[in-house]
Amino acid sequence: MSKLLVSTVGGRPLDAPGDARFRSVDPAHLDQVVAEVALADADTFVAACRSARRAQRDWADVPAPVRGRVIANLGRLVEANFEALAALVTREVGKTTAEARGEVQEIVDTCDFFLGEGRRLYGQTVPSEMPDKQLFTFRVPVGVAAIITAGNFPVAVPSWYLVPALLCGNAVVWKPAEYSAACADAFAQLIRRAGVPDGVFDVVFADGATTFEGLDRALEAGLVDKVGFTGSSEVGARIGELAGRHLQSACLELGGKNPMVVTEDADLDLAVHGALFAGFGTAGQRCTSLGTLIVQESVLEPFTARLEEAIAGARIGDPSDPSVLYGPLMTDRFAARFEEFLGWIEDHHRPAGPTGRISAANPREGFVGDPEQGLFYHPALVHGVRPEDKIFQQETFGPLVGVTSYGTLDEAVELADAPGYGLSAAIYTTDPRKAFTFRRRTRAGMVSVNNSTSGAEAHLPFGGNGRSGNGSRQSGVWVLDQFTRWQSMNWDYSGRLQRAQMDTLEI
Ligand code: UN1
Repeated sequence: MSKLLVSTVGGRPLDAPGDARFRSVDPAHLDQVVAEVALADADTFVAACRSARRAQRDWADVPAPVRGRVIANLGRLVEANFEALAALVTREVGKTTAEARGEVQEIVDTCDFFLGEGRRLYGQTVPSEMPDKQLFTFRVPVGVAAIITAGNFPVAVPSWYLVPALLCGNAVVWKPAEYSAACADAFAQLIRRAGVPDGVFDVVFADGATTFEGLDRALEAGLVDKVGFTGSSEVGARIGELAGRHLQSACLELGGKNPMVVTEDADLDLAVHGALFAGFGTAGQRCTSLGTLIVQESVLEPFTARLEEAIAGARIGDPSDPSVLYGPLMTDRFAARFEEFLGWIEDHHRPAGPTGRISAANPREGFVGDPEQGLFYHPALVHGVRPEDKIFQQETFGPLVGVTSYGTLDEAVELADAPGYGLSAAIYTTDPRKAFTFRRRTRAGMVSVNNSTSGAEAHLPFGGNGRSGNGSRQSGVWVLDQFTRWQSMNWDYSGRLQRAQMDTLEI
């Protein structure tokens, strides 16, 4: 029997975690339970926030370079447990070994970046209008951060919040996805071992409705100063609304319907590799996954023919087999939603090749493992999608890529932005003018030239616009603005009252 994962308050697991349970299962072997999770109630969420509020001041008093050392410890601990953590990611959410290892590497990269930031939490000295007076700015921690994350990146994306939030002197209550609870628990243990004091960091396992209730109450009681959320645009909008009611702006990293434009001068083989990885890697379950290929009409035929060939040759299945491109969908819930899109394709007679769940009755060449064991799906390349189509407009979070064509670059930009998201966009071209024009005109927060829509590096600003987010950015120095606020100070050492605007020197 797998162990019971329990929420913590003040760093201590709950003695009486209640009866509500969730079972996290291996999506490649549905009969294997990875973890049994005790789901907390809203009171627990509020209690964790209250305890965080109490502990945060002392943590903020720890000099930032010392907090940086805690982050350095964390990076080393993650490296020491690298393979075990990656294996758990594969087991619990079905990522291939290479992707799971990449995910763990992303935590190490994040720690590498922020360990030095503890020595660089710069403020400014600013000249005053008046003599014998000096102005300053300081970055101060926001206070308590409530972080709610999805399970498709069960440890890397949480690290984008947790590492800088803790480094900046905040206390954190983390609500990870239930279906990646074992990964969350393993990461949380490393965070504690790194030297984050009890109470400064808690993990609360809870379902969506409970989290909303707990968050609402904690905000109402003045116990939360920053909400961070990665997940769907629909839930993100509700979180943003909740935070807004309490005069806060949440850090929202939401969905994407990420386009890839292939121009007439593109290196088509390179574009095929990019599209295969961006569209079908991670079974399409990244917020940065490719949604729609927008191909210049003169190269539509040769490009799609080569891509179809590459898709047909891809191996799919058991994620621990190093030869596979992608493994299963993460949970029943995602699979059910994905099947709705597949149903739509069928109902609307869109040409897409073999689709649906891979099984003995619907087999696939190059399948690795036992198809009946997991949530495995065929890669679907859907030709002739139109802007009014549901699969053109909505994120599917599965191995499905639409294809459409364009004439002029202006049309390509219009199609790229039409779904109303604005996370990541790629263009394949050998013409710098087209690349820069596309970059300038698209609303996407992240633009790739001759590279995948997915796979952002951990020290660039990550985030989107429109339905992809509210303009907040994660990663690199930009995330410091999420977890600190500017405080100013003026110091008058003239020994007299100098009134701003009134006693300014006349020249
Ligand atoms: C996500 O899916 O929420 O850029 C984030 C990428 C990854 C992160 C994806 N580094 O694809």
